Amino acid sequence: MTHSPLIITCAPVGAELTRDICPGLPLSPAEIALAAEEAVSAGAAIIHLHVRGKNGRPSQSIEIFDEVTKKIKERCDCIIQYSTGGAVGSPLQKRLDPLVLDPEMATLSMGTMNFGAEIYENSQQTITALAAIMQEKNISPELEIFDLGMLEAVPQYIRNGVLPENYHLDFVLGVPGGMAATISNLVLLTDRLDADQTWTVAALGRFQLPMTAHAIAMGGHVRVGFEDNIYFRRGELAGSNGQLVARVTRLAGELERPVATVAEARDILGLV
Ligand code: KMH
Ligand code: ZN
Repeated sequence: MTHSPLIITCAPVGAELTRDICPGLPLSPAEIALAAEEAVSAGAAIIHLHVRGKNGRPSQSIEIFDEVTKKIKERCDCIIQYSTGGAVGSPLQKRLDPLVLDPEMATLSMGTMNFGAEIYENSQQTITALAAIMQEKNISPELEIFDLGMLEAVPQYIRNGVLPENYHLDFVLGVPGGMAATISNLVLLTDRLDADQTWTVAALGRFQLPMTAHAIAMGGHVRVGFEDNIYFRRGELAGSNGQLVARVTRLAGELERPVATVAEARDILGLV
């Protein structure tokens, strides 16, 4: 059992959801910034950012990322982590575009997979192109691991100089087509890591709560938010992203993990 600070990431909007199924989903820049502030007040240190266009559809527009980033920074200090995954089918150039804004962190999905009924394309060429810009701009990558093979591919990218030695891992578990959100899978993934390797679990849907509890107990970090789960409990939608983060903060308290401040998170992740 570890007592090291727990980094909470909040993913407030994602690319897949609509208001029809998640009435509290923040969509406009002002709504996303408010959701980020509420999440940070509740204990989140990282905001995993997707943005939406005026029509509410997922967007990789540089202007919108810029507007949302500025609005979040007006409200609170946090680590803003841009999604380079976008929505399934986003062209590579669109995925790259927001990186011109020099975010502190960005995601990098480590392999192609079935994503429900669709194909989430992350070929070696795509990974290399995204990683190159991140290295050039000194943007810290969070490697999105949806399956074991994606983790096993990491050392080769480091040997080839595509990935830096310092990276953070996010195990996204429970996507139909990816690895299931089970304790045994989490142990399988984390058992092969160096002791000082940082990792987060983002478990989908009803698996979010139990996997969050396990990750806290194991010494990992956690991600919650509407992108991954919209329910507070069975049959009851969460009212806000902040509500989901606040529960993690309470759980961490019971399990004697102090919640990392933004400065502590930067230190743990080597961002300073
Ligand atoms: N929307 C998913 C297809 C990321 O943000 O880096 C990809 C995704 C991963 O959300
Ligand atoms: Zn995402």
